[in-house]
Amino acid sequence: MPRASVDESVNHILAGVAGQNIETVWDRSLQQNPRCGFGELGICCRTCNMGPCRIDPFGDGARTGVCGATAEVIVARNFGRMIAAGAAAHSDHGRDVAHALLLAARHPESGYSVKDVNKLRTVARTLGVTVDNRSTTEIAIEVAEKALAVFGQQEGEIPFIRRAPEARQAIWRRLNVVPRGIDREIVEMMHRTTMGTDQDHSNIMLQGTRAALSDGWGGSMIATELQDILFGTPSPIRGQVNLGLLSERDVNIVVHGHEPVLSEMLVLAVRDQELLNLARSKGANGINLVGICCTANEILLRHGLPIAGNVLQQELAVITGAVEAMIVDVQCIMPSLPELCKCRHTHLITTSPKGRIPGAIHHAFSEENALQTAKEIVQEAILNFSNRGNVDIPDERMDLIAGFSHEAILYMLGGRFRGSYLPLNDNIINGRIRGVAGVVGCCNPKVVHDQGHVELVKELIANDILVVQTGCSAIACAKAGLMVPESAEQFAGKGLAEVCRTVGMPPVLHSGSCVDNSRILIALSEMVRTGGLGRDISDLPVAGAAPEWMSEKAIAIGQYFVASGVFTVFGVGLPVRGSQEFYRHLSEEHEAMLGGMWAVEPDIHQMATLIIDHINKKRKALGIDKGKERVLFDMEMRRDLAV
Ligand code: NFS
Ligand code: SF4
Repeated sequence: MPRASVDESVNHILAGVAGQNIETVWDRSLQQNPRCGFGELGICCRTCNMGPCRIDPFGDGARTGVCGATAEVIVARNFGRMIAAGAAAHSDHGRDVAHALLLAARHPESGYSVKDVNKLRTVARTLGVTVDNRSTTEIAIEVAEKALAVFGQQEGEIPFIRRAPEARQAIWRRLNVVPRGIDREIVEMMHRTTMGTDQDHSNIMLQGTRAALSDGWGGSMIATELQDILFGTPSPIRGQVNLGLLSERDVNIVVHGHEPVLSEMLVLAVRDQELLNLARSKGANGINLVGICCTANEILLRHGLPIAGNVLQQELAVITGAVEAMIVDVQCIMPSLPELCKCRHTHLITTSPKGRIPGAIHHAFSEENALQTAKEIVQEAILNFSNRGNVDIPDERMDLIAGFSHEAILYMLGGRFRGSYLPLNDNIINGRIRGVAGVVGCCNPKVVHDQGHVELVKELIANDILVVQTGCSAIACAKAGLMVPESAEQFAGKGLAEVCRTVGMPPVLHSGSCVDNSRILIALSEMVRTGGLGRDISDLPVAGAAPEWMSEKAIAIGQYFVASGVFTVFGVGLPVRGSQEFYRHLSEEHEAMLGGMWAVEPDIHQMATLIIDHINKKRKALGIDKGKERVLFDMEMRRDLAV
């Protein structure tokens, strides 16, 4: 098998199970080769039962589906449905958070409470909720109700749209793509892409844009903002990352999935004295709660708890034999886990009515009985400690600093009293910082695990581009040691390193989970508002990338970044290439309409080049390009960079 990962913890575990009857995502990925070419190009359709249909990409077979749908229509419909699914996932998460906020306000005995009153007041103002002379409880109830109403809103505009720069809002209004309500846009996307409705790929994508915006400036933003209200707005915090943080002597509980509504209660439960005593009575030192995927990012950002790994490490955590319980809620949870858990003592515990897995133990978790359920789950994990067999925990771990919410970035750069993006904008204008890139998204076994993230980010910071990260991409770069301040001296260009040294921050900022990409939208809007860098997000020297994406959620994110005016490049291919016309629509035509565009580039060095060139182009347009030569990477430098 080719090298699976640049992370030695992964290679260590895979080498350990070689020859055993234990299958991982890498084995199954190889079994799928060769991949279906029609699927990769996006030109197969299962929308109705006259099909399935497929278009011959070479043009000498079928040119249309049975109904007459062309490659353009089929590709656009498939892409639109990916956006709808991704937006649905983020938004349904946001809805659960809004529900938890309502519960916190109405029933403090639930265990939830308002942690960040300042943020509550800020969000209240954006939602048009009166704050003066009202109690926190009253404000919280109305904020939660208003947020919940945004999902079912039928007319008008979703409220957070107003946080975007004026010029951006004007573009959206002109194109008639301002979301009216979150659920409405997702439903309409599904309707339009059913058999025989919208048959114009660019019209389908107008709705794709509207559905995506209802995620980025709607569901995801509600999730992030209300989570901050409930659990605290992140600020820089030290943490550690990788599988080496599983403990030989503690009860290990891995929480995996997405919603902090669950993980925050587990954080409380593992600190319960009775449960700690129980763990000790079973011969353990204590209870070690670690995270995988976005849930990991959430508990790291707010509590400094360890991250065991990103999405491709979920199976490996079980294989170590050191995990007493893996507790999951929704999204990115591999259906392969129950089989693996059979080979070890690990209990797989599902908690959400939306995400059941045959072979797992289900502990129904509802916000109402949250803390009680969390304690029961922790108890179950403790009682499983005595069933532990041999363990093989790789010795890989890394320090990091995380917690760069938009508020924390303001504070870092501007100081407590004049928190502002002015210093960032100044440093961009004077050229110390060339620009800003958001590097986000998943991992994918089709490419060497983590390599794209790490190599891209290293090349960007070497070129003085400040990198902001979320999701599994953030975990990848944290593991590679890029999220400690010292990495600035080692990897960043001179200008960026100087800024990092002055402020005491790493050149790569961890901003949270994937719903927290909404933090990046707010930060970009604030950069515009601060002045000196144009009138719109599309004027800023910024870019986005998802080098190893796999989830439909990444497509929704990509589309809302593009629609917000950001040049966005994806690796590992995009299932739209079966229609060159549609690809041109996503790139050139989107740029003309929206000021942002999609690009696809599997080669990581080329991807970095595209981003740097784009940022240089924007600097030139702003007239701030003087004295900023690109660092050209020769072969030797690229070899040094290789991880
Ligand atoms: Ni984002 Fe988070 Fe990871 Fe991809 Fe999955 S965990 S919501 S989708 S795989 S980055
Ligand atoms: Fe085939 Fe058209 Fe039905 Fe799709 S909608 S399966 S292209 S007949």
